[in-house]
Amino acid sequence: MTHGHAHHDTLPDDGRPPASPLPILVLNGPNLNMLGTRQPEVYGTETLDDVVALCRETAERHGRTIRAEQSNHEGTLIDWIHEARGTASGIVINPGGLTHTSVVLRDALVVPEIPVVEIHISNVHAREEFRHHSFVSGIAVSVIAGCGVRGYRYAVDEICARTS
Ligand code: DHK
Repeated sequence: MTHGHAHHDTLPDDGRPPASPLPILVLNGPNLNMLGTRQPEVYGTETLDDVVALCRETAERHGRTIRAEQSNHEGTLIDWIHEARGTASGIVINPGGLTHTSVVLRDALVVPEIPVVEIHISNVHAREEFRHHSFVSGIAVSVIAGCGVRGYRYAVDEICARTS
């Protein structure tokens, strides 16, 4: 979705730098504030701060910026997703356990009309049956699982590739 400024690309060069794409919204859901401490054998030892730094560095390599948020509250995540409409170019989301439960999160993610990449640190398909279904995957452009926190880098790369 170009939100009405695509025609700038066709204007004659007036010496101003081209408008850069909107920030990428990086969202982490419930319990991801505990990264590094919670089940390190499943989620690794890197912290949420490390994840945000990785996302920021990745975006910067593409000349892009991120906005990163984490909440343990479904409604807070939904509010941020609604605010992404017209203010973000894409969404990278690890919805945590809401992946497997939340119709309302899925419904919110289509509101901004921008690409959504779903990322899980662990390989959810190799874990308990209840983690095999995702309400989000059906509206995501890409799904990444089982790459550890490196998956966030791949997710940001993917949004950049799709929204440069
Ligand atoms: C994180 C969680 O908190 C779990 O509820 C998901 C996901 C898996 C992850 O691998 O990042 O089932």
